[in-house]
Amino acid sequence: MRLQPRRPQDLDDLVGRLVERQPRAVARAISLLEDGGDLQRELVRRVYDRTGRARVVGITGPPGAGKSTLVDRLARHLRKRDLTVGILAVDPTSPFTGGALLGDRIRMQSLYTDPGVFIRSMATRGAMGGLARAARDAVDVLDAAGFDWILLETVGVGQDEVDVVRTVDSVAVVTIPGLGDDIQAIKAGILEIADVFVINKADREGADRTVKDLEMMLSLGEHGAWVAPVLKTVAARDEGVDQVLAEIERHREHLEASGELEQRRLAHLRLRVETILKERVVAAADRVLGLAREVERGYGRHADPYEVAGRLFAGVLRSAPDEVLEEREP
Ligand SMILES: Nc1nc2c(ncn2[C@@H]2O[C@H](COP(=O)(O)OP(=O)(O)O)[C@@H](O)[C@H]2O)c(=O)[nH]1
Ligand SMILES: [Mg+2]
Repeated sequence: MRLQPRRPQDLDDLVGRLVERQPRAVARAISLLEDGGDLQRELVRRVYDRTGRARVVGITGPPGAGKSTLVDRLARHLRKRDLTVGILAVDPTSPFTGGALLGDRIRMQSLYTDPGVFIRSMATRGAMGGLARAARDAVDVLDAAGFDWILLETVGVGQDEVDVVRTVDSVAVVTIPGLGDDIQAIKAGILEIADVFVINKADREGADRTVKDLEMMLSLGEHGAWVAPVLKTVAARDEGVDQVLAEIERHREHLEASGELEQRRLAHLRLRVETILKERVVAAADRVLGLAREVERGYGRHADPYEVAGRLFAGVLRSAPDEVLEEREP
């Protein structure tokens, strides 16, 4: 067993093995990202040059919609074409390795033992925001490791999950027939980020109705050159999955032909930079004045939130640059 890297200079060996797509190195690297801190930042720095090649697809939707099943099927289709696949599941409610997929070990076996596939379920160690950032960084690790496709499964519920899928090339939103309220939720949250809609469990009643409802909703909304297609699947029986893959590919072609891929990637970088910047300003404010202390003081005086935030920010600006720039994470 190799020593676990603890300092930035220990990362050389790990990065060397990870770019050769050695599964244990990839797994170790993702654990470092989950742990956060200096090594997370340093690791991304070291692999970043090698990123930008993979096709990164987000699969999102409510728990139980069949996202993991669909991801499993998509991965198999890609493997048939000899493409390598990295799979990340950011789903605290149902880890990729649990639930339904464990119930069908034999079927999963071939994916788990296939060296062309890497599967990882990412867990929360700190705040969800930290997990979202770690997940996006993990996409970079898989990209640098040379996986042709990266499938990122997230539960489409909170803002953080939505932020994760905002930083991928194409987003498939998965839902199931008859979830009227769910469609409302989708409308509120992720309608605008869906590039492909999948109505899974189309073996159940009401699939056509749900397709119609969604298409109607989509036709009302604003859209540019790309109109998200609405597809029916029975992921459990591999029905319609090839069509989902075809539409994801067609979307990719659209992104490339229209120049939107570059725009998206620029927007992704911006989103990631903003996230890091916010965290660092908060961390610096805490270091310089003490966040909890300032909030308590403000509370005691019934100070408004803008005033307290203003004091903290002023504290950051007044403090010595070295103190602010110190790169420790919260
Ligand atoms: N009837 C039906 N069940 C499905 C289908 N796809 C997946 N399932 C089942 O739905 C359950 C949840 O699937 P899973 O992929 O874990 O959902 P996730 O939480 O969105 O990742 C499992 O029991 C699956 O076997 C489908 O097309 N039809
Ligand atoms: Mg799942």
